[in-house]
Amino acid sequence: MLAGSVEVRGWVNSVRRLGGIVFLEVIDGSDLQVYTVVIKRSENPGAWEAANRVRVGSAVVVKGEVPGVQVSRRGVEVRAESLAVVSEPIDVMPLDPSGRTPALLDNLINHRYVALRIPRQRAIFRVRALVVKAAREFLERHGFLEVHTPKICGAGAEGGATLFRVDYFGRTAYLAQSPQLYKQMLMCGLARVYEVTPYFRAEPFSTVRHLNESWGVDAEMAFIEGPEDVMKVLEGLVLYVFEYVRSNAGKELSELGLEVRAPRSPFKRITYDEALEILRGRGCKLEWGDDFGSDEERLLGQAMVEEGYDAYFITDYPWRAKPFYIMREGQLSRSFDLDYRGMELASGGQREHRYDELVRSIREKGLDPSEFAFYLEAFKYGMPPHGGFGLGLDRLVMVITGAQNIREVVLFPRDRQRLVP
Ligand code: AMO
Repeated sequence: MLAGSVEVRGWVNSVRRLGGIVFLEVIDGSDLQVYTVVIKRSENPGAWEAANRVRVGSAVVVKGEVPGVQVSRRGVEVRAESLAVVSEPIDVMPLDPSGRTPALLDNLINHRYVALRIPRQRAIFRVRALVVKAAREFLERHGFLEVHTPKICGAGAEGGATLFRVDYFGRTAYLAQSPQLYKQMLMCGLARVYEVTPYFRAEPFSTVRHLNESWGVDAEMAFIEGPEDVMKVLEGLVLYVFEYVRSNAGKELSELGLEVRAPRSPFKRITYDEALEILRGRGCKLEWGDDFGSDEERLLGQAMVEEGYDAYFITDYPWRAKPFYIMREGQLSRSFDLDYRGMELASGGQREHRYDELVRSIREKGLDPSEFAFYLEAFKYGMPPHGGFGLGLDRLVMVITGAQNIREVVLFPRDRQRLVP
């Protein structure tokens, strides 16, 4: 910050009165900067009067000078020439906006708009925005076109149990669990697409890694030879995001007290069968074909970390553990999950692009092909082999910011208990 005159429009995070001097800690919300506004009675009695009455939480406009020599240890020092209070709190502040008195997560969420005055909180959401920016940059450089598919849908792709039903002018509609069906249909005319999108899932459990409205970075690409083509893009994307945050979020990471290190690459690749063997070796009683739950994911994460891998792909899942759209190969499927230290970050694979096989898969999963007619239609006109992934954005941000609970990185989380704010 250069010396000279400034105007700071922001909020008072703390007030300290010391004889004839008032110190205000002010933030303007535009970045992580904290201003220490100094108002001396001897120099400016009018502004001092106003500052002496100002309350924590007020919105203020300060005009003043940034001196050439800074004496304040916290924030940029501003010698105020005038102070205008433009809005005052009309209730007790729900939390300490300076962040010195820690608040519980519930309270942070209930008053997120105030919590964002805490530099640490702003740092988290600034990192989140950078993650999305980096993902867009990477995918666009690799020829992916950003698309937007409907969120009110006539059919679900990810299983009936987690569909949210909506009354659509008397017909039943569903909130999109993922853009799966639409991004695949687009493979009939676009070679590579991506979408940054909400997922709506009526998942009945409350965990630190699930929400009922979460966000994903979804990609789909045509003319692939197999799932490895897709895994390479996903791996490149994750590495790019880590590197981008490491080199562009210096202030945010130091506010969070974090060092970001991209996971070792190439990411480890293990098959489902290999993973099952590791898990059985660690005492898990799993049948072949069972999907891995959170406990199994955690155990596998430990085993991978012991081998020096934070990020790893699990490939070749049994087809019975995967959705109908994944390409089948006997009992197995051309699928993968990407896990990071015991938490699933993404899943994807090669899709079934052959019309007849796809209809058969839908039936075998106990679904009715007629409900997917609009989707199947796109497979009649030269649908190429294709594949893609869905990367959990909230989970990726959790991993990068070291958050223990997904709710820490979502502004207004939606879970079973929470519909407001
Ligand atoms: P899947 O269901 O595995 O795959 O979802 C992809 C990724 O999205 C994240 N995710 C969630 N995050 C928080 N809360 C939730 N309730 C939640 N559900 C999913 C996870 C998960 O790995 N259509 C496929 C992807 C594809 O094949 O392209 C799909 O949705 O990080």
